[in-house]
Amino acid sequence: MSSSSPAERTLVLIKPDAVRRGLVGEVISRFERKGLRIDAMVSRTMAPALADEHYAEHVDKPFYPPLKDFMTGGPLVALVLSGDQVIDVVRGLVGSTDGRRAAAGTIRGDFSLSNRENLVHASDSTDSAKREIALWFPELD
Ligand code: FUP
Repeated sequence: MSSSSPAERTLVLIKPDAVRRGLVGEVISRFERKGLRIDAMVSRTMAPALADEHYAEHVDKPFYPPLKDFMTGGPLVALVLSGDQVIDVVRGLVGSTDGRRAAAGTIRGDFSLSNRENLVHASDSTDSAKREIALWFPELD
Protein backbone atom coordinates (compact mmCIF):
# COMPACT_ATOMS: atom_id res chain seq x y z
CA MET A 1 0.00 0.00 0.00
CA SER A 2 1.40 3.38 -0.90
CA SER A 3 1.34 6.06 1.76
CA SER A 4 -1.12 8.11 -0.28
CA SER A 5 -3.82 5.42 -0.65
CA PRO A 6 -6.17 4.93 2.30
CA ALA A 7 -6.05 1.56 4.05
CA GLU A 8 -8.73 -0.98 3.12
CA ARG A 9 -11.74 -1.14 5.44
CA THR A 10 -14.09 -3.89 6.59
CA LEU A 11 -17.29 -4.08 8.63
CA VAL A 12 -17.28 -6.35 11.66
CA LEU A 13 -20.19 -7.23 13.93
CA ILE A 14 -19.48 -8.76 17.32
CA LYS A 15 -22.77 -10.64 17.52
CA PRO A 16 -25.24 -10.82 20.43
CA ASP A 17 -23.92 -14.23 21.57
CA ALA A 18 -20.43 -12.77 22.02
CA VAL A 19 -21.82 -9.80 23.95
CA ARG A 20 -23.92 -12.09 26.19
CA ARG A 21 -20.89 -14.32 26.85
CA GLY A 22 -18.57 -11.46 27.74
CA LEU A 23 -16.28 -12.06 24.76
CA VAL A 24 -16.24 -8.53 23.31
CA GLY A 25 -12.82 -7.71 24.79
CA GLU A 26 -11.37 -11.06 23.70
CA VAL A 27 -12.53 -10.51 20.11
CA ILE A 28 -11.40 -6.88 19.89
CA SER A 29 -8.02 -7.70 21.40
CA ARG A 30 -7.37 -10.25 18.65
CA PHE A 31 -7.96 -7.57 16.02
CA GLU A 32 -5.82 -5.04 17.88
CA ARG A 33 -2.93 -7.45 18.47
CA LYS A 34 -2.94 -8.27 14.76
CA GLY A 35 -2.22 -4.60 14.11
CA LEU A 36 -5.58 -3.54 12.71
CA ARG A 37 -7.02 -0.13 13.42
CA ILE A 38 -10.49 0.59 14.83
CA ASP A 39 -11.92 3.44 12.74
CA ALA A 40 -15.42 3.36 14.28
CA MET A 41 -17.21 1.36 16.96
CA VAL A 42 -20.73 1.42 18.41
CA SER A 43 -22.92 -0.79 20.58
CA ARG A 44 -26.49 -1.11 19.32
CA THR A 45 -29.35 -3.51 18.78
CA MET A 46 -29.97 -4.35 15.13
CA ALA A 47 -33.42 -3.24 13.96
CA PRO A 48 -35.38 -5.84 11.94
CA ALA A 49 -35.27 -3.67 8.81
CA LEU A 50 -31.50 -3.31 9.06
CA ALA A 51 -31.21 -7.10 9.45
CA ASP A 52 -33.12 -7.57 6.18
CA GLU A 53 -30.80 -5.13 4.41
CA HIS A 54 -27.59 -6.42 5.95
CA TYR A 55 -28.50 -10.04 5.10
CA ALA A 56 -30.12 -9.22 1.72
CA GLU A 57 -28.49 -12.29 0.12
CA HIS A 58 -29.96 -14.59 2.80
CA VAL A 59 -33.50 -13.26 3.40
CA ASP A 60 -35.15 -16.01 1.35
CA LYS A 61 -33.17 -18.87 2.87
CA PRO A 62 -34.76 -21.26 5.38
CA PHE A 63 -32.20 -20.36 8.05
CA TYR A 64 -32.98 -16.64 7.84
CA PRO A 65 -35.94 -16.35 10.31
CA PRO A 66 -34.01 -17.83 13.27
CA LEU A 67 -30.89 -15.92 12.19
CA LYS A 68 -32.87 -12.67 12.20
CA ASP A 69 -34.31 -13.44 15.67
CA PHE A 70 -30.81 -14.11 16.96
CA MET A 71 -29.20 -11.05 15.39
CA THR A 72 -31.95 -8.66 16.54
CA GLY A 73 -32.34 -10.29 19.97
CA GLY A 74 -29.79 -8.26 21.92
CA PRO A 75 -27.08 -5.66 21.64
CA LEU A 76 -24.11 -6.20 19.36
CA VAL A 77 -20.95 -4.21 18.70
CA ALA A 78 -20.37 -2.89 15.16
CA LEU A 79 -16.87 -1.85 14.10
CA VAL A 80 -15.06 -0.59 11.07
CA LEU A 81 -11.52 -1.97 10.96
CA SER A 82 -8.77 -0.84 8.62
CA GLY A 83 -5.37 -2.17 7.61
CA ASP A 84 -3.47 -3.85 4.81
CA GLN A 85 -5.75 -6.45 3.15
CA VAL A 86 -8.03 -6.16 6.18
CA ILE A 87 -10.99 -7.93 4.54
CA ASP A 88 -9.10 -11.19 3.99
CA VAL A 89 -7.05 -10.82 7.17
CA VAL A 90 -10.18 -10.50 9.34
CA ARG A 91 -11.94 -13.41 7.58
CA GLY A 92 -8.88 -15.49 8.45
CA LEU A 93 -8.96 -14.45 12.10
CA VAL A 94 -12.72 -15.17 12.30
CA GLY A 95 -12.64 -18.65 10.70
CA SER A 96 -15.18 -20.58 8.67
CA THR A 97 -18.93 -20.15 9.20
CA ASP A 98 -19.66 -23.27 11.27
CA GLY A 99 -17.94 -22.98 14.64
CA ARG A 100 -17.83 -26.77 14.94
CA ARG A 101 -15.66 -26.95 11.83
CA ALA A 102 -13.71 -23.70 12.11
CA ALA A 103 -9.99 -24.19 12.69
CA ALA A 104 -8.61 -23.95 16.22
CA GLY A 105 -6.91 -20.61 16.67
CA THR A 106 -9.67 -18.74 14.88
CA ILE A 107 -12.32 -16.84 16.86
CA ARG A 108 -15.12 -19.19 15.78
CA GLY A 109 -12.88 -22.24 16.12
CA ASP A 110 -11.94 -21.31 19.67
CA PHE A 111 -15.30 -20.11 21.01
CA SER A 112 -18.28 -21.30 18.90
CA LEU A 113 -20.04 -24.66 18.58
CA SER A 114 -22.73 -23.36 16.26
CA ASN A 115 -23.45 -22.59 12.62
CA ARG A 116 -25.69 -19.66 13.68
CA GLU A 117 -24.31 -18.32 16.94
CA ASN A 118 -20.83 -17.88 15.56
CA LEU A 119 -19.79 -14.70 17.37
CA VAL A 120 -18.59 -12.47 14.55
CA HIS A 121 -19.65 -11.20 11.14
CA ALA A 122 -17.00 -9.86 8.76
CA SER A 123 -17.45 -8.51 5.23
CA ASP A 124 -16.40 -11.02 2.57
CA SER A 125 -15.39 -8.73 -0.34
CA THR A 126 -14.61 -5.11 -1.17
CA ASP A 127 -18.14 -4.69 -2.55
CA SER A 128 -19.81 -6.09 0.57
CA ALA A 129 -17.51 -4.05 2.84
CA LYS A 130 -18.49 -0.86 1.03
CA ARG A 131 -22.19 -1.75 1.15
CA GLU A 132 -22.14 -2.82 4.81
CA ILE A 133 -20.09 0.16 6.03
CA ALA A 134 -22.61 2.46 4.33
CA LEU A 135 -25.46 0.63 6.12
CA TRP A 136 -23.94 0.74 9.59
CA PHE A 137 -21.82 3.91 9.48
CA PRO A 138 -23.29 6.21 6.80
CA GLU A 139 -21.28 9.10 8.25
CA LEU A 140 -18.03 7.37 7.19
CA ASP A 141 -19.03 7.02 3.57
P1 FUP B 1 -20.10 -15.98 6.94
O1 FUP B 1 -19.71 -15.15 5.75
O2 FUP B 1 -19.05 -16.97 7.38
O3 FUP B 1 -20.60 -15.15 8.10
O4 FUP B 1 -21.32 -16.90 6.48
P2 FUP B 1 -22.54 -16.68 5.49
O5 FUP B 1 -22.53 -15.34 4.82
O6 FUP B 1 -22.64 -17.90 4.63
O7 FUP B 1 -23.79 -16.72 6.50
C1 FUP B 1 -24.14 -15.59 7.24
C2 FUP B 1 -24.69 -16.02 8.56
O8 FUP B 1 -25.84 -16.83 8.39
C3 FUP B 1 -23.74 -16.88 9.36
F1 FUP B 1 -22.84 -16.15 10.05
C4 FUP B 1 -24.65 -17.66 10.25
C5 FUP B 1 -25.92 -17.78 9.44
N1 FUP B 1 -26.12 -19.12 8.88
C6 FUP B 1 -27.04 -19.94 9.50
O9 FUP B 1 -27.67 -19.57 10.50
N2 FUP B 1 -27.24 -21.18 8.97
C7 FUP B 1 -26.58 -21.62 7.86
O10 FUP B 1 -26.82 -22.76 7.43
C8 FUP B 1 -25.64 -20.77 7.25
C9 FUP B 1 -25.43 -19.52 7.78
